[in-house]
Amino acid sequence: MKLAFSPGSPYVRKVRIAAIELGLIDKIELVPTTVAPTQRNEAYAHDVNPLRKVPALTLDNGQVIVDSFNIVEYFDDLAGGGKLIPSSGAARWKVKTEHSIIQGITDAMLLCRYESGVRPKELFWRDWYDDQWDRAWQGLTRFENSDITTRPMDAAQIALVCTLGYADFRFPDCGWHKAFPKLDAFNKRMLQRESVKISSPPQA
Ligand SMILES: N[C@@H](CCC(=O)N[C@@H](CS)C(=O)NCC(=O)O)C(=O)O
Repeated sequence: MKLAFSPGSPYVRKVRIAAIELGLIDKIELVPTTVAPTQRNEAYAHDVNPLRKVPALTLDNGQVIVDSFNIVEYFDDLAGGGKLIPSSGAARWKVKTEHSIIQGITDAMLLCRYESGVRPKELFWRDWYDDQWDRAWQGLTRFENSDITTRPMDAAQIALVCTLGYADFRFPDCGWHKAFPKLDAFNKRMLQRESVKISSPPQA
């Protein structure tokens, strides 16, 4: 299997951690892939993902799976099912819903990053940036006061540690460590795992 890969992407990191935790990483070739707003990567769009986003997983038979959660779910199935995403019942919908909120936090941070770091400075829209950042912050507030920080590892927790790592990578002065002490302790605990440590984004 080939995984379209970018070292700073929180979505790719999620998939990579899941593959390591499920014992599948040796079956996966990481393929460095450059994607960014306004930079056309026609070959990738044509052959892999027309949306020009990473990650995407190309199976040995050529089938492509896009979107990080789908890829984690595919790995979970390969590993027997129910390992990182509960197979049924209330626990399944809880993890899926938490994951969606965490994904939304990451999406909001990424939009802030594109607005402040990629968009031409003269076009920067402050109110829009602040609104996206507020969504991310409200999301983190929700998880500071939830049981996500204390459960055995699942897909929502993996997503959360990737989001926190992305905040450190792109918004090092945002103050989340102080504002959210339970998330800070969770992050430190997760970083003791090899999968989480070795997949950390490069230094900004
Ligand atoms: N919902 C997608 C989001 C993937 C995504 O936004 N990836 C970013 C990398 S961090 C990307 O490819 N950005 C390139 C672009 O939007 O041009 C997933 O979970 O896989």
